[in-house]
Amino acid sequence: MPSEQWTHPEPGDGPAAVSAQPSPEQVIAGLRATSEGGAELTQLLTPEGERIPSPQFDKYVADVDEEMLKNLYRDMVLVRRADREANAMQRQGQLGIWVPLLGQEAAQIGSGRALEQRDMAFPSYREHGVAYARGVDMRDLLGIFRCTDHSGWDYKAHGFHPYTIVIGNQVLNAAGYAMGQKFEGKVGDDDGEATICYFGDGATSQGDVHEGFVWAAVYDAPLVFFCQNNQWAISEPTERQSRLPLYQRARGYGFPGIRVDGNDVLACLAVTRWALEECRHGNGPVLIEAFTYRMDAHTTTDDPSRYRLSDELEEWKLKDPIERVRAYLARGGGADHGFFDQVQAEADQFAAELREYTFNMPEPPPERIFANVYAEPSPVLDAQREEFLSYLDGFATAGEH
Ligand SMILES: Cc1ncc(C[n+]2csc(CCOP(=O)(O)OP(=O)(O)O)c2C)c(N)n1
Ligand SMILES: [Mg+2]
Repeated sequence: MPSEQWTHPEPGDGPAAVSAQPSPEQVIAGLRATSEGGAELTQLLTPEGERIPSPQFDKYVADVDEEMLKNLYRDMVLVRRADREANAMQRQGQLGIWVPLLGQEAAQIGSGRALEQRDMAFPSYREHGVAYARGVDMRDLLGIFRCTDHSGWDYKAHGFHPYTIVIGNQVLNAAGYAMGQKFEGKVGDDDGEATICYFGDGATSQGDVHEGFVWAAVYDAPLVFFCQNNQWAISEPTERQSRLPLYQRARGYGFPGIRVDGNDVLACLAVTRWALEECRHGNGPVLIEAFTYRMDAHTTTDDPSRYRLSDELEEWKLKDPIERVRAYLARGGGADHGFFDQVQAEADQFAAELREYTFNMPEPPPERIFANVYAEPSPVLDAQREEFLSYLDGFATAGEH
């Protein structure tokens, strides 16, 4: 019932409008607007795998031929398979914790594949699909979850910052980084740089996100805010975060906001490319709300059956991001059983390699904890490292007496 959606009266609408109270039905409709896709959802591929033409966004995916779509499909299958393997390895005690991305493959692969090498991505902790798209070796991610490492990749080389667990904090880092791109004259044409920052629906309630929005807005920073609205912040539903669809928040800060079907890889690719292009030309920032669903638990320490009904999950299974691409490819005749079987076999092999590596994962040397803290050498940190290493040496020699 989007037409019944209640919106706050605009100033100047007169006393009657200002004092207007929403009916209970209107309040419910308003709440639903925060938790359902709604008419304003940008979608290029329906859950049934039908291609919807879009006058505004088709040009951003004009190069996506059958081969490229197959690659996007393959990316999503591989990432999901790796995610399921990691989840299982946590259950077997090989990882301390795992943060599943199940259901969010299209949001992550679509946006991740929209980036250029020169761009920088700031993830939270669930962005394994973006990491993969940025060329990060997924084995390096697993060290974090085995609790042996912080982040084992070269974040400059990959344009993919370390994971951030503190909710919303990376938004400030990203705003600063994007302001730097602006100050250094790296925006202004097609070759310009941009930054993308990932965060969740729950993070939008954090002060850091508000501050990041303000700084990026007033400095026209080339920053794409990519909010994956998976509708849950652990056990808190989106209705407890906002009274209006999250993408509409952008208006209050003075930059564009758009809601995309986060389970539609093609739409996520198109909308992110558009947003990045705006940023490269100095028209940033842009907020993208990717409307999706967390199909598994928040982490392996969480039990969602305590706070949500399973019929919600059943409904979202019908909107599966991988199945719709499969249906589209199969219908068009571009992919047969041979292709799908081959991708599955590749995914199984990928998972087997991750498992093999995890079971035999080398522990990084203790001094690794001091690496990549500052860009320049720090005498204070050097002294701490020496002290820590001689402390550890004490254990080695203690056994000799
Ligand atoms: C500052 C801060 N407060 C609380 C937490 C605990 N916490 C971890 S995840 C989470 C929910 C985040 O939800 P959302 O932003 O929607 O992201 P999602 O996990 O759904 O991807 C919370 C509250 C935290 N990590 N940092
Ligand atoms: Mg969430």
